Amino acid sequence: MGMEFYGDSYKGNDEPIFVGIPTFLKLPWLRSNAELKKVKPDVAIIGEPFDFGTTIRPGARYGPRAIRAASTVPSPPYEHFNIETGVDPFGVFRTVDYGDVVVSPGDVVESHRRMTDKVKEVLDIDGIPVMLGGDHSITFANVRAFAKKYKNIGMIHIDTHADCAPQGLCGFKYDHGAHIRRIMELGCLKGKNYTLIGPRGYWPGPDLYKWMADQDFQWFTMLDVE
Ligand SMILES: [Mn+2]
Repeated sequence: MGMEFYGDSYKGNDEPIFVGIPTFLKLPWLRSNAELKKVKPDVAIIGEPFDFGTTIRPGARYGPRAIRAASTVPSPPYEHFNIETGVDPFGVFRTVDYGDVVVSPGDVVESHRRMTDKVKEVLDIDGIPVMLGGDHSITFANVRAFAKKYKNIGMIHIDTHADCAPQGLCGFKYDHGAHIRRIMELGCLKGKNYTLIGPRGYWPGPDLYKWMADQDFQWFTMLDVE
C-alpha cells in the first residue's frame, strides 16, 4: 500500500531533514476538498493554528507549524517501521496532510465553525481526522463535527484539568476550560462514555467534580495512573 500510494518518496528519500516543504512527516499535501474526495485517504492530518480561546499562555497558534517542522526528524532514511508493534503505519494506512484550518484571528466562533467544517469533510469520506492544535477550546469544534455524523460518541480526555466549567474565568462561553460543557450540550456524549485521565492539582474544585459525578463521568487521577 505504501509504495503505490506515496510513490518514490515513501522510503529511501534522500532529502536531508531540513530540506523541502515540511508537511506532517513530509506526507502528501491535499489542498482542497475536491482533492480529498478524489484521493479518499484513510487518515488526514489537519492543523488548527488557534489560541484565541485561552485565558493564559497564548502561542498555540504556532503549534501546528512547530509540530510539522519537528515531525520530519526521522528522515533520512524515510522509514516509519515501529519497533514495538512491528508495523509501518504508512504501509497500512493512506495518510495525507490536509493543511490548516484558515482561522479568523480574534473571532473564536467563526474559527470554530471553520474547524468543524474541515473536520466534517474528512468524516464525509469516511477518513480519520487527526488534528494538531491549538488551544483546548478546539476540542469542542472538533467533536461537533463528529456529532454531525454520529448520534453517540465516546471520549477519552487526557488532561491536568477537567475543563468542564460552565464558562471561562471571565464568562466566555467557548473558553478552553469549558469545552466539555459545550460538548455535553450537543447531546452526542452520554456521561458514562466519557473518561478523564490524569487530573491533578487544584482546579476545578469540588463543585465541578460533583457535577461530573452527577453526569456519570469516570476519571483516573495521576495517583491512579502512577
Ligand atoms: Mn484542557
